[in-house]
Amino acid sequence: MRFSRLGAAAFAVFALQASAFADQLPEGALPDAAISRGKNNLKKAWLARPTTRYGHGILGDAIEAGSLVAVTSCGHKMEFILDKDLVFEDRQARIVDLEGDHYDEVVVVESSLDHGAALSVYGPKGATCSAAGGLTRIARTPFIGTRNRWLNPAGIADYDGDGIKEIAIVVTPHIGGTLQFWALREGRLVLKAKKFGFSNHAIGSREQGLSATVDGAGHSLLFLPGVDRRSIFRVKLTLEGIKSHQIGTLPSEAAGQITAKTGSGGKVVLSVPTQAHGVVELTGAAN
Ligand SMILES: [Ca+2]
Ligand SMILES: [Ca+2]
Repeated sequence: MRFSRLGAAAFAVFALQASAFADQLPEGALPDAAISRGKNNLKKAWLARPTTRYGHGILGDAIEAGSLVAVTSCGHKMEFILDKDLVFEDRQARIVDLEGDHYDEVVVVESSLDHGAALSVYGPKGATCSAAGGLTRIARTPFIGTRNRWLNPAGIADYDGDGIKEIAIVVTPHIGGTLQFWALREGRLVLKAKKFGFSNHAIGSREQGLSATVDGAGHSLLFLPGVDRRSIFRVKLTLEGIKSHQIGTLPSEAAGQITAKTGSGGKVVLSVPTQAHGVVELTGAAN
């Protein structure tokens, strides 16, 4: 993942798709894996042990990952190997410190061959630098419940300003997606809010980054497409739930990594690669 700070307002843009392809993939990695890098007790993480045992093929091929590999800050490697009825249906194991305790967690989509996808959080167990305890699954949301149903992460940031990061996901982005915000609280993933009407992935595409997060004053904003992937919404997480506002409509479907920067008057300027009209810019309020 990549955080970049733009302008005096210190807007941070969170991009789920790391600039990972500059890295040579380690032996045994998922062929289209993106390597994630951490700043605390984890140096990097990636998905490995390619397997065809699921056969869903939502992310461009039917090859998913059978394990998660992480390297500690002092260079020790750990691997969590899934049971045979599970795969990581994702391209990236996102390293992030969810609660701000300076210990990294790893966020990844994990799918059951029978019950579809869930969101999982992993982390090192025991001594964080030696890797002696290996990796453990800290928490997992319920599976969607049906085989071949998937979810796509949309951003990880403190969206409601309470000091703890939320994980935004779109559940079933191809058949009418529901945006959900989850937070890790005392070792459990807790659903904070949900709202129907979003899509951040086109079926069969390797691109998972059809969203952008902007870190504003005290809370972060999420920008992502509606179900048609042409309408673009600004989303706030509040105590009253999810508030969404359409900031514009694209001439064709969003098809690539959405990025955000600060424009004139403190507005947010989104750059959205589209299916047939190149990169289109949309402007939205930053509050
Ligand atoms: Ca943490
Ligand atoms: Ca929060």
